[in-house]
Amino acid sequence: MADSRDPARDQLKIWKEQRNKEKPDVLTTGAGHPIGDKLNTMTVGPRGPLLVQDVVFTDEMAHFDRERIPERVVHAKGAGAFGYFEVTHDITRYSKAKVFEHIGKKTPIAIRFSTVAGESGSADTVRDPRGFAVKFYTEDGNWDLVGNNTPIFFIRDAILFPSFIHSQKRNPQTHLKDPDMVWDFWSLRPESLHQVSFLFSDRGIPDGHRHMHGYGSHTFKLVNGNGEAFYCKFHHKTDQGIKNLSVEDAAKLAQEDPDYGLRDLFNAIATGNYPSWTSYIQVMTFKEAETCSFNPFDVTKVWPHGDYPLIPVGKLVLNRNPKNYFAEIEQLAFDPSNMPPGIEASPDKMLQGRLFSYPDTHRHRLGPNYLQIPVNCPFSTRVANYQRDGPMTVLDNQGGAPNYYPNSFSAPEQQPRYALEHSARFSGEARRYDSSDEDNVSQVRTFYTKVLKEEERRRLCENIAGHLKDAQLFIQRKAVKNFSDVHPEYGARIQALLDKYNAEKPKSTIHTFVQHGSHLAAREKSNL
Ligand code: HDD
Repeated sequence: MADSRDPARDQLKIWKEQRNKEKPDVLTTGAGHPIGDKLNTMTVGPRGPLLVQDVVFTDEMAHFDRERIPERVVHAKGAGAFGYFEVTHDITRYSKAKVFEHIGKKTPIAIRFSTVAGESGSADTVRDPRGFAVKFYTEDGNWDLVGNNTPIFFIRDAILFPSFIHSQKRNPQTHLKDPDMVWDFWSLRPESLHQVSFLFSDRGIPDGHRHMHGYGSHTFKLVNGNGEAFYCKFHHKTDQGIKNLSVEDAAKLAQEDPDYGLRDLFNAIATGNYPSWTSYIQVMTFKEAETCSFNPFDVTKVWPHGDYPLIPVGKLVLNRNPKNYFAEIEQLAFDPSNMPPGIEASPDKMLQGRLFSYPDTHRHRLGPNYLQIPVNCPFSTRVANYQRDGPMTVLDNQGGAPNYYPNSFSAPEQQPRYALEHSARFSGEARRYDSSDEDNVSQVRTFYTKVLKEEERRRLCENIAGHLKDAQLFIQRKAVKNFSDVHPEYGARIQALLDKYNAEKPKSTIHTFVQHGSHLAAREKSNL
């Protein structure tokens, strides 16, 4: 349990001490009018109805009625902080991005950590991937590396993302999490095996947000000052060391302190114990990509470190807590399409889909001018373009500058040599390519047999069976078949555990299911 006198719990006390003012502020309405009485509504007589002229009441209530904005459709629960990225190694031979300009260069950053499937109030210590989203405020505009604590993902084609997320969230009728939905989807899409195996391993429940690695996950493209391009992956290794929670401790914490990760991050920073990560890249030349034994743009695969060694780049350091959670973290909007010159997208199908999805969701969640919100604003540069107006235009709307292009009145200049994207050559028939069988098992087999130790394999199988047991039998069978395709022992161990669970299952479960099935059949018959 958290210390009862930690900085997070003492926030109000600390705020009062830091105010350093003799007199309190004057209490006002939203429009700044001083308020005479904020404790009693204005009524006709002590027991009479309220008056419309009570603007002290209506001003407050109308604002309260509009306090909530849509929570993120995924990654709703999170914690964030601010700091800097410092270059420690020169990688300018790979990228001209200003963020990597010279050793010692510091760029301000924001990071938001999150769970994926739970709502904004859900527990931090659940088994789920963790979001690890970094925003670099560079002089060439913001760079957002919106990754996870896993180097891989469940699917490789973005068109599956909404269905995948639906299967992890709530059942449309019961509004409950539904193991049938979860395992039905996973077992029908065996490309998920790698990420599922990672998720049910010990790393599936990190001990807070400071003790896990971060990954850009996708393959990106780096472009240097000579216009030469390379494919790359980004890694951030925790300097705090990897620490995970046992299933038992995680369940206990979910009950006692569901905001464990948020609190841990806030308190670490508030006490000057600044968390940091060492950043690396892996590089693959275009030639290597052509002959690579696996698809290097498939986000369900890692690039083996033996073939593509980690190259150190710099350090991420978090040294400032948000001053206000809603303003700075809830409104913090990451977007993988935020890439300054020197960093570009690869043809990874998932990354390509994300380039559209994130700015689209921000326009819905925060409004079309979300880039004017201070935490999203590219404050290390000056925006000069032809976008004007729209709801909540809070900056100067670019004053009297011409609002059309081209124009003859000192228009901002294009930067064709520096900012034009690297040209890439593709050819092929435009159609929908089925990528479901792009070797779903080889790397998972390596993970199971070589990366994990025997104890870890045992816990992995127990964790999977402990969850899969709640899915219907035919779904269990499909899932076990996939694990057996990875390695016969992997499937057999899970099946043995499931057999035990299934033997213990009360008969009444089956009874309810049959009743429900016959009810549906009756409905179909009567055409209702
Ligand atoms: Fe995503 C949020 C990470 C695939 C669509 N995603 C979101 C966040 C992280 C990731 C860290 C939270 C950002 C924050 O803290 O505000 N997502 C990933 C990774 C993926 C991935 C590492 C695969 C490698 N995501 C992915 C796909 C799509 C999305 C394929 C859609 C095509 N993700 C979203 C989203 C969210 C989001 C629906 C919800 C809130 C937001 O974007 O800002 O647009």
